[in-house]
Amino acid sequence: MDQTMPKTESAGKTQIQMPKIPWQDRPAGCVDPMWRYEANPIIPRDALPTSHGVFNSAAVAFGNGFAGVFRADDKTRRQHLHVGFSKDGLSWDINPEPIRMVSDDPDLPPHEMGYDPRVCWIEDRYYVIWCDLYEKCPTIGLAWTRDFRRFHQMERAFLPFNRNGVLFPRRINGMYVMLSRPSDGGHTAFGDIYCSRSPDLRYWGDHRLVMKPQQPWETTKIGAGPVPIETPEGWLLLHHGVLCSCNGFVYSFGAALLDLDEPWKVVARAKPYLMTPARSYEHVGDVPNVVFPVAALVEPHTDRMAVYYGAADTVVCLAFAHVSELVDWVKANA
Ligand code: BMA
Repeated sequence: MDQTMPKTESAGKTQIQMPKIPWQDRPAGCVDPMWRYEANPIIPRDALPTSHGVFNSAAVAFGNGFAGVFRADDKTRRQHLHVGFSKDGLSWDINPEPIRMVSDDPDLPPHEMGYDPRVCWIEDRYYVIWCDLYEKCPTIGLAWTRDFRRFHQMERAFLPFNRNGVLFPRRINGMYVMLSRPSDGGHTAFGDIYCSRSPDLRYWGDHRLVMKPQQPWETTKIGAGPVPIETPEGWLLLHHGVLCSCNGFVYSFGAALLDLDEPWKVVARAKPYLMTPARSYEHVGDVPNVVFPVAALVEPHTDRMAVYYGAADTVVCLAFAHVSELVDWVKANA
């Protein structure tokens, strides 16, 4: 295990300590439960010499700072995962070379392409989960790492077609738990969030429906966002939701609380969206009108939360909230 990683022991589980996360106070006059970083976007589309765009990317506490897995589409428009490091969570040093996975199993069909990664610390290592391809069809890729240098590719979690795989950050009643969104091979005009369980992160079952679209802003499809955040009132889940307008898809995001022991049961789900495209960098880009949340850093002692989201499939942005306020907002707006 990487000895540089600061850790605490609690109830037999090793947890990573959270360094000081990026933060900006709620602007005067703002009454929204979540607000944007003033200096968005934090990562421009041309952050790498080869990048067409850098967006939908995940950050996590690592060492005395942060590590990230970034989605960068190159100038042939292939999608790749890149690793990056940061001291403050704002300014990132991203490796221009895509991540190359290693595997001990010569039979494992190699990782083909990658997008929309999430990163999750469970027990003793980080897991990366992303939309991979298998024989050119999208499904859920999985890998683990301890140092963000060597990534060990695991078996894909599901058959095609599936996207938006998100792991819970601890076992629940002894089982690993994943949210996912069965899809098609294209731009998928449908989508519900399902929950699956596994004893070993290899064999998945106990599939349960969690939520379907309900409100107009999410009427076409929904998918899980960042790793769910454990609160006394349930798992706080941010999810994206898509409306199909006369001008194409509009990606917003909302919030819900899931039962702590049986996370396929929804405790409360806010009716209004939490954030919708409303700034020029969210309206204008490769895919207009997209806000796509992928990672959340939480500082438990301050109740602060920083959300990394992709904007317009072009850049990486940040938004902030107080976790307890968000929980209250979900309940008050359910
Ligand atoms: C989804 C994914 C996301 C993307 C979104 C909007 O299907 O491809 O990566 O942000 O569409 O284009």
